[in-house]
Amino acid sequence: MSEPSYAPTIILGFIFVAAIFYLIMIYPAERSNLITGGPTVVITGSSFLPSALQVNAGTTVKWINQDTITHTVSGEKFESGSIPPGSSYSYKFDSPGNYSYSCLIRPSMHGSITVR
Ligand SMILES: [Cu+2]
Repeated sequence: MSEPSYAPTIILGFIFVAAIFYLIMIYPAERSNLITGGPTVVITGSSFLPSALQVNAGTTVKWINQDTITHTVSGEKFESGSIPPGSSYSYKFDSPGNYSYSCLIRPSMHGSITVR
């Protein structure tokens, strides 16, 4: 008598979890990239997605607040002010460097833009 195999169930479970992860964490950023045609950072679930982004000098980065509460994008060189849900903020990065930023409303929110 052989034991029943749970392998197919486990594999399906992994695929399911990966699909959910993609829908929540990656798809919003990819979709907004398609809409704007430029690099975007999506604000959702009180976090910046992606939290680290690399762009070439001269690139305009757009932050889109898809969260349910207001956030800010606040760095040394740029300050968005309040970004209500559904609104966005853009900043053009002209000089190479590493630009870290956070949210003044929720200082635990951090992100960085690396400009090459
Ligand atoms: Cu915030």
